Amino acid sequence: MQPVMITAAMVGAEVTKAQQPKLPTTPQEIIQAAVECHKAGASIIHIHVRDSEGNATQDAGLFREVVEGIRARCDVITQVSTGGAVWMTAEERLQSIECRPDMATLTTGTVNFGESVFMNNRELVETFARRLQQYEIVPEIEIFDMGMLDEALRLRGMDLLSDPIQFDFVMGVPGAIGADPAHLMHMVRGLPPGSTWSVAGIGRHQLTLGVIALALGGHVRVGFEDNIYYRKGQLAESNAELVARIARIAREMDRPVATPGQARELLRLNRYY
Ligand code: KMH
Ligand code: ZN
Repeated sequence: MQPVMITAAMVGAEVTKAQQPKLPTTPQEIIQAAVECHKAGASIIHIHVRDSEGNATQDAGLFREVVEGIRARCDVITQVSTGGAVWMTAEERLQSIECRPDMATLTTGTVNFGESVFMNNRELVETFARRLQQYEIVPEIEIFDMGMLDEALRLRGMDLLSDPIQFDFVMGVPGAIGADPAHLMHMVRGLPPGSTWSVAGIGRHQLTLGVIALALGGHVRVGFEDNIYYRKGQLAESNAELVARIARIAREMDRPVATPGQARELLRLNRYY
């Protein structure tokens, strides 16, 4: 079985310290949490940053500080968010890539996001895809709903995405695709040959869909961005605790845990040189 890439999404834009006191928010806390997740088995860190008041921001300087801080301490893959938060403008969101991370997310369509709307019209998506190509940053396509997969295939047809493509299925956001394994199977069947994919289940679905992904040969995203609990009613102690649990289950299922080096090969992160 292919090694499993574990992504740690440790911060996000929505969760607060009031909800999860162990949420890392300062650059030093985020860097430290990334190192701990790396030690626990994560090969990719999905990065959001917060300002001094704990609010989501796409400030280029903060992203640079975090990405450089992580790189100084370990070789884990740095993947910045271009999604940011629902209230941000496109320009604001794109600032995160200025620090030249290894990867960046790209959401290929608009979707309801709880009571809000996560806006990604075609012009925005094409602009983001072009900028990532120009900067030679490998994208991870965030699929919040089925139509976003078709839209990603359209971008591939326009040569705005190059194979192999890494997809992340975010399942269970209220207003978006439900966390039904049948939906996952259907989407996986529609991927271009050579693609890799992970699943980010929201809330209690993080563990169950993660295990299903392990069984199907996919990859897994865990962390406070999507889920703050270890089990019902019990907050997780840390992001690393969630990484360690899925890594443990993976080994039991004969899925070795990918090192960052192995993940770089699986994702062909060296495709530009
Ligand atoms: N915070 C969500 C609105 C991403 O990181 O690319 C968008 C998001 C996706 O988190
Ligand atoms: Zn995110």
